[in-house]
Amino acid sequence: MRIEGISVYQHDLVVADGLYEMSTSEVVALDSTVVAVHTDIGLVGFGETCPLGPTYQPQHARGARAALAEVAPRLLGLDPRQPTVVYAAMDAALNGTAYGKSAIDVACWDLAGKYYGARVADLLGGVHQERVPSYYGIMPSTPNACADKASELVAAGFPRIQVKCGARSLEEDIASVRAVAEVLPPEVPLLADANRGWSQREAINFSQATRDVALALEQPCLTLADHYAIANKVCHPLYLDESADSVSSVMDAISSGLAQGFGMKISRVGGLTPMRTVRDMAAARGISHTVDDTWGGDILAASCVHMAASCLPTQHEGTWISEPYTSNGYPTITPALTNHDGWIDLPPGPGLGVDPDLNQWGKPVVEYS
Ligand code: 0XW
Ligand code: MG
Repeated sequence: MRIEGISVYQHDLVVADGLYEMSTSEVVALDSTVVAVHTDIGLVGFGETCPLGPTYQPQHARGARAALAEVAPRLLGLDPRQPTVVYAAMDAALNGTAYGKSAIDVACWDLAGKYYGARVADLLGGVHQERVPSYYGIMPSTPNACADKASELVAAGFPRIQVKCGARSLEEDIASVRAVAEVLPPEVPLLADANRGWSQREAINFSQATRDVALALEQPCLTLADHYAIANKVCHPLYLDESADSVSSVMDAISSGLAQGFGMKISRVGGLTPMRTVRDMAAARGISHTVDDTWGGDILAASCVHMAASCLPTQHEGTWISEPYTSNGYPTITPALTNHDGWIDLPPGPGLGVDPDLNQWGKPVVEYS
């Protein structure tokens, strides 16, 4: 099987209720890029990349499409069943911009699955869980409103809760996280995610003020250096998210003992191929993590669920998908990936098990052949 052409599509995913708010950004619609990788035997594989606006990370939608313009022409003729060979060709064409390469990498795994008649999760090593736990990020509001939302989510079955911090005063963050902790059963993990919005002093003060609360701090500060500086002064486990931006940075954070967990985004490390390495490194040190992406529709959600299903349940803490937060998906032939009471079923495959309805997508924004 050889790659014959790559079509790139664009779709805006609109945020339900109008606004998704974090300390670092507010977004109302997400510009998603879908690639269709066409082969000489007629199979088509799909991948997607969808940065969470231009300020969540140093990634943006048009940057992804610019990266695809650099790498796509160099992939024609390659065998997509060999994702590491395709990856080497992408790296030879472009330094970095892993989030753009990620869409191609996922499409190659989709194609391999379709070729072999296997689910992507089977190809990633095997399925430990046919249903994966999800989690929900509660946006900043009053302590009572956050606690009410948490109660509603737990009653609905969500097995993990994250509270977005850093977008209001530290006192309000402390009060909201305390209010949520009071309504959570002890088995439901709680994360305080500042999305790099706290200074070192604020992160230390928050942690010391909530030292009696069982929670983990997720990406409290801006840089890796900030996290090294606060590591011995905070009272809670430290999870990296935005700073876990490559296999190499994850390796450093694990081997130095800095991180006790990760909020992992597949596209940030460059796709399923590098994420497989992250999964295995984390497992080797008993480190748990999520398997998410920054936003995206069913293709990205499916890639997360396949990877999550291939993780040990003790290692995989949850998979966030955008479906509860998005008011319009994009047209697919397959049933939409849905969060059922806080859990997500592994799509049956083959490949990712998600096929966009290209007849309804209009013309590609660009084609490489
Ligand atoms: C809650 N998330 C998984 C969704 C958004 O992409 C941000 C992210 C996070 O944890 O930062
Ligand atoms: Mg996070």
